[in-house]
Amino acid sequence: STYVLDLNDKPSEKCGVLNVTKITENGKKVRKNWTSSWTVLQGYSLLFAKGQGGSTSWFGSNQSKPEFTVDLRGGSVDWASKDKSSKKHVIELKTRQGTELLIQSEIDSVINDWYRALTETINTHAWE
Ligand code: I3S
Repeated sequence: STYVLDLNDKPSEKCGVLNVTKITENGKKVRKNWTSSWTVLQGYSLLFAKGQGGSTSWFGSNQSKPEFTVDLRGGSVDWASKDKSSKKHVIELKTRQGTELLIQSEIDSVINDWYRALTETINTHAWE
């Protein structure tokens, strides 16, 4: 049998394409701007790079510069309430710095895996 090393097995090392928008920045409401983004969970950092939804060219491409990075320490993650978005499968992520993001995928299993990974990461780094 073939063993495939899957980076996504480890809760603190995960990557993939998600739809992302900020809704609050430094405590102030900002206009939604849903963007398909290559997303990387690395330790307690969540990195977003702009992408077209194709996940093939991350390493060694011009997509390797993160658009923005979120520090998960002291943050919170929950399923977004209906009034936050009309989309299905939306996670609301709040940082200690007062930034709120919505992240979404049309694919149940994908967003459920991210929910689990983000929750585990936030719980692991809760007291830092
Ligand atoms: O929470 P809102 O304001 O209903 O969010 C929608 C708008 O941001 C809309 O853009 P404009 O109002 O700038 O045209 C977006 O196209 C929608 O995707 C936003 O709502 P959803 O429910 O998709 O998060």
